[in-house]
Amino acid sequence: MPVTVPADSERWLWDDCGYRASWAGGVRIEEVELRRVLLPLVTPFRTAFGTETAREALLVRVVTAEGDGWGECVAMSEPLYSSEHVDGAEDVSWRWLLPLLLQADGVDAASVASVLAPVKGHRMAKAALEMAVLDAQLTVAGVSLATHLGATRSVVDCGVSVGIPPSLDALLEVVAGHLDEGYRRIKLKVEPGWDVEPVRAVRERFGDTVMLQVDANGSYGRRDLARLAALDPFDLALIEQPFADDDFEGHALLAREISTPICLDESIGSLGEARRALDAGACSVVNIKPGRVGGLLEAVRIHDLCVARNVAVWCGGMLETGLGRAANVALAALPGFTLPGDISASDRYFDRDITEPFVLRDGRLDVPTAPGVGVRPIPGILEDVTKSSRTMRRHEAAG
Ligand code: OSB
Ligand code: MG
Repeated sequence: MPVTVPADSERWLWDDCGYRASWAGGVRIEEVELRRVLLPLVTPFRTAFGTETAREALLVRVVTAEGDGWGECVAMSEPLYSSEHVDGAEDVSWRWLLPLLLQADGVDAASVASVLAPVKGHRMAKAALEMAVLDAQLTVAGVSLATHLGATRSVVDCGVSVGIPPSLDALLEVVAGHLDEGYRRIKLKVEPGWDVEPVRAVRERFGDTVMLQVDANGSYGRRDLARLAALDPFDLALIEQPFADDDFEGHALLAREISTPICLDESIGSLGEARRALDAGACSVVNIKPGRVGGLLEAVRIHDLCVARNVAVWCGGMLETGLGRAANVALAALPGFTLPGDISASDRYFDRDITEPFVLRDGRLDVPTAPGVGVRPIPGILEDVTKSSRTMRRHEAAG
């Protein structure tokens, strides 16, 4: 079914959504809070790049005269998935990004990226600030994030990402549990030595109708062509990021050698990189994560590019709290997100989420409809998981 999206020129018109005049031309950010939280994970999550037992996250809150808004930075504890990590994100935010934002006049979500552009990179840190400004602005306007981004669905299909377990038996037990819970797609984390056997075991036990895919987090190289081709008989929906981030040529070569569709995650850091990957024939599916690409608005531009080129996209995940999850669910409701996302219910990650928990219903999550991101941290829970917090006010952000 062909999907249509608004042309770029139509997308960000303020008037379209009845924004309050007070936000027209943007506002001043009065203060920004950086808050570090730590949430234990219900089970350790092992990937080709390491094992996580808790989610350490950086939350940001922007305050304007009109109202406030929350954002979540998806940088992880260690710089192993990408070059960013949570201490670095907090440091660059405090020393560089907050001063830029607090000294700017007429800030709105659409201008955050250009206000922060003098600082190179640090896309996850920037994305968190853009999300917080979007949340503040849309909350004041009474418009949900999903509506603002152009969502066309009220529920999204959910998949689940299964870490590398201690044994094949443990894997089958975990997958059985997730299928019972209703997840519509299973993704197995793989690495050299944990690939063909787990995929075969899951196919043998659960059959061919389960939607199954794998994610290598860049752990293979060109020497592994035969190993990756050995996955072809298992009818995987895709293989995610087999090779290193910058190896577009390698992925293009692999795409010609194997029948499993190749999807890129780490390789796609921007709209330009998405275009180059598609032009190179490096992938036929794109994983979109707002944090990885510098924000929700860049994520929508990548979505639009992929729709125009008939390339399927799906929403990736970064073990987000309910805040980041709410934004991902809104994004995944756009028409081009035709594959289930790594968007799981709160209880797949945490005993207690910091927002009202997201609960799976028939393998899907409801898209929040309340203004802004649509959820807020619950104060008592937020206090319990907070490790530290600091706030910069406008007058303190001296140039
Ligand atoms: O590569 O998609 C990835 C989690 C953290 C960092 C990278 C990845 C992941 C996941 C989990 O696969 C997705 C989720 O459920 O949030
Ligand atoms: Mg991935």
